[in-house]
Amino acid sequence: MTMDLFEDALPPPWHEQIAPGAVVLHGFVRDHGPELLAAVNSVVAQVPWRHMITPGGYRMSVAMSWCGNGWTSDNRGYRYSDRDTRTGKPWPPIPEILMALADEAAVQAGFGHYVPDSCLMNRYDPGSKLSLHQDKDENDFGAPIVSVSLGLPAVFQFGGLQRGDRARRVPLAHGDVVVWGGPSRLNYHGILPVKEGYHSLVGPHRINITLRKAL
Ligand code: MD3
Ligand code: FE
Repeated sequence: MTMDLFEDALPPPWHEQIAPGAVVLHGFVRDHGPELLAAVNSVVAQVPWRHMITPGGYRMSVAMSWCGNGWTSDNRGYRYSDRDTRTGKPWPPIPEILMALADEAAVQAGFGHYVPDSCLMNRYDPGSKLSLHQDKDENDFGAPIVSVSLGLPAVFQFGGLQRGDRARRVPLAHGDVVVWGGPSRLNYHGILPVKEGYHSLVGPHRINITLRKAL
């Protein structure tokens, strides 16, 4: 009888390439939940969770906050800015732990050292979803996006370059990090409605953090 009994319950992190340029680092930050959540909360204290209105006029079920270059809106619609252009107040800086995580994940995924300038955070309550979309408001599509999943699990939809392309379903759990770059950077993607549940650290939510080069 050995301690191997518990090995399956807590496997070491493993890397899974799900498409060219898209690498899942399973459990990469599983042991850092408290520090990451503290970083999220420090940003949310300055940029409270808000439900954005889509260009089509719908209120998003996902609540958002951000730091670094974040969203601002004016007569031209939403765009990235280093500040809230309505008040002139700069968005808070990206916490050091998130900068370090992004760099380490990008290196592990084979993209080399990475210095993001934008950090968007999404909070999903049970039932919240994110419809299929492309991320194309950033200036540099050559840079990857690093995403971190915390709290309740979700099913990620990973489609192709056309909205109608068949989408694969990729389960994402607390502590998973995905690096999206290269040929997958402009693929359609979304999140299916999050199921009811309670996570011991995060509570009845899923929180996703994306680190980007926006400007
Ligand atoms: C694949 N967020 O904020 S993160 C978003 O879980 C967004 O909250 C989702 O899509 C979430 O825009 C997914 C993973 C992600 C982010 C950007 C991508 C996957 C991507 C860009 C291209 C391809
Ligand atoms: Fe997206």
